[in-house]
Formats: sequence, structure tokens, C-alpha cells
Amino acid sequence: MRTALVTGITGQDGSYLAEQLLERGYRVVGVHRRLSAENHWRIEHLDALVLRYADLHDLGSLYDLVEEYRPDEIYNLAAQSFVPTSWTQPLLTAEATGLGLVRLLEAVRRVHPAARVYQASSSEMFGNSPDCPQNEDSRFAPASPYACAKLYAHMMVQNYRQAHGLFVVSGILFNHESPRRGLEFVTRKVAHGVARVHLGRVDKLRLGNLTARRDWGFAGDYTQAMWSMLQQDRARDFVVATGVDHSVEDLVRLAFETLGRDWREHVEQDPRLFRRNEVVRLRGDASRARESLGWEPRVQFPDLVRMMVEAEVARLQV
Ligand code: NAP
Ligand code: F7E
Repeated sequence: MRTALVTGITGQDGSYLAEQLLERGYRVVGVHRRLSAENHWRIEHLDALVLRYADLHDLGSLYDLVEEYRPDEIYNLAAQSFVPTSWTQPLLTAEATGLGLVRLLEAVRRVHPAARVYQASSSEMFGNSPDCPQNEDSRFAPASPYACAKLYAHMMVQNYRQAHGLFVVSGILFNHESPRRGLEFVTRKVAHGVARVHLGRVDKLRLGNLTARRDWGFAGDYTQAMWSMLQQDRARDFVVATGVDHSVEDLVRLAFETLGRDWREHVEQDPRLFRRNEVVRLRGDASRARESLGWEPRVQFPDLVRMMVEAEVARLQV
């Protein structure tokens, strides 16, 4: 039985990846951190999951887990992942999102260098790159402390691969969403807001910049690509994206249309929600993933929006 260690197990991607690894017959060791109140709503259905405490800030805790389990595969999904919080907590973001990966790689290098490691890199590293669409060779122009921290980790992946010969890869994933997305991210915020309007609980939804464009896919499709990257003969980085971008306004219009409503009657723009240094447009070119991994997104944007709105209505009606 192969063993996979997954950091960020309580997050959106951790839950989908754990499900898929368990289905493939892995022993899955999920890393969670000590909190004053449990937040296992995304993983409580996964009885076979082994949960262990560790924190990306604490080298010893990571070292002990790698030594104890000697995992065949390690997926580093843990991070401070919300861009606006990275402006209010830039040092914490650098510690967790940037240095956290290096702590993990140090543990791997010292006690179990045979492990294959996946790092959750981000399209935010491209920021306002002059290149569009963005592929593995596009220029980086990170526009937030989050993006800078991810770029540092991304470069460390390449350095540890070259200098230490570790099998470590970066998946440069564009935005991916699901009913398990955190409520602060725009897709879930919109789905939740539309459902609340529909059920008569509120009348207005406050949003920031409606012109920003993102390449949105379904999280469950993207976690399949993570696994595929670690099954390759050689360690390489991959962009994972749908290749199609939409504006936040497109998202809002579609979400309200799903329930037969006109978004213009319910959406207000709030200047406080505009970003300090907005990333205007991201669109990925996943040709390498298509050709080498045979990866394709299965869920298209309109179906994703419908899935999220319907899930939110069902959740609120319980
Ligand atoms: P998420 O829902 O925000 O989950 C983040 C996870 O990291 C949570 O399990 C969180 O634990 C954990 N975590 C945070 N700080 C930690 C620490 N110091 N020690 C241990 N665990 C810690 O993020 P996601 O959407 O699943 O994304 C997974 C990864 O992919 C992240 O690294 C994110 O930056 C990256 N990424 C995401 C996207 C996307 O569109 N979703 C795109 C590109 C890259 P708690 O539950 O305890 O907070
Ligand atoms: O914002 C605009 C906002 O917070 C998307 C993370 O998973 O993907 C995610 O980062 C866009 C931005 O995601 C609101 O200005 C408008 O242009 O959903 P988001 P993000 O910042 O793109 C990348 C790939 C990651 O790696 C990150 O970890 O939507 N927007 N109005 C809004 N955004 C939010 N959150 N809330 C609003 O009210």
C-alpha cells in the first residue's frame, strides 16, 4: 500500500485529493493544525483518513511526520491562501506560504529523499505578466505578498530539484473552485449571496472589482492533475487551467441567472473590496498538461457556477 502525506487536508483541495487518493488505495495521512475549534467539515466523510497534527511553521513537527511515515508521495497544499489577507499579514504569509515549503523539503532531504513531492504553486505568480495566455515559460510579475511567497517556494522547488536531485514538482494551478471553496473567495461568496437573495434572507450582495478576469475550473479536476504529476518518469512543472477566462461580472450574471434573477437588481460595488494591486487578467495555457499528463478539465464554467449555486441553496435550506 502506498502512503501519501497531504498538508492542507482541511482545505478545499486537500479534501478532494484525499478522496481520490483513498479511492486509488493509498494510505492517506492528512496534516492538520491545532485549532481551538475543529474545522473538519470537508473531510468528515473520509473515515479511512489518518489525521496527524503538524504546522508549516514548525520544522520539527514536519520532520517527525516524514520520518514516521516515510511517505511515497507528499502533497504540500497548506498555505495562507487568501490574497487580501497577505497584505494585512505579509510576514505570516511569507512564513507559511513561502518558507513552509522549504521546511518540508528540508525534512524530506534529511530523512526521506526518495519521497516525491508536489508543491501547490499558483497562477498568481504571473500577476500582471505581459504574457497571455500564461504557460510554464511565461514571465512572472507577482502582485501581492501571497504571490511573492508562492514564487519564492516555486523557485525553491526548482533549486531543490536541481541541487539535491529530489523529485519535487510544482503545479501552477489557475483558480479552481467548488462547493467546498472558502466563503471569502469570490465564486463561493457569489454563490452564497445569490442563494441568500433567492431565499429572501438578504436583498443585496456587496462585491469589489467586477472587471477582473480569471480562468476558473473545478477543484476536483485539478487535484487529479496533482496526482498525475507525481506519476511521471521525470519531475517537471505543469500549468493547470481551462484556457478560458471570464470576468467577475460574467460570474455574477450567470449565478443570478441560474435562479432566474437579474444581477443588476442585487449587486452593489463596495470600494473597500477593491484590491490594492489588482491582477487584471489570468488565462492559462495547459498544453503541456494535456500532452504529457493526458489531463483535460471535465467541468466547464457554466456548469461550475450552477453546481456551486445549487449546492449553496441546498445547504441553506437544511
Ligand atoms: P484553502 O482551502 O485555503 O486551504 C488551505 C489549507 O492550508 C487549510 O487546510 C489550512 O488549514 C492549511 N494551513 C494554513 N496554514 C497552515 C499552517 N501554518 N500549517 C498547516 N496547515 C496550514 O486552500 P485551497 O484552495 O485548498 O488551496 C490549496 C493550495 O493550493 C494552497 O496552497 C493554495 O495557496 C494553492 N492554490 C490554490 C488555488 C485555488 O484556486 N484554490 C490556485 C492555485 C494555488 P486550516 O483549515 O487549519 O486553516
Ligand atoms: O478573487 C475579484 C478579486 O479572492 C478573484 C486563491 O485561491 O486563486 C485565488 O486567488 C477575483 C479578484 O481569488 C470580490 O478582486 C471582486 O480579481 O476569488 P478570489 P484570487 O485572488 O484570484 C489563486 C490562483 C490563488 O492561488 C489563491 O490562493 O475576484 N473580486 N469582488 C472579489 N474577490 C473576493 N474575494 N471578494 C469580493 O467581494
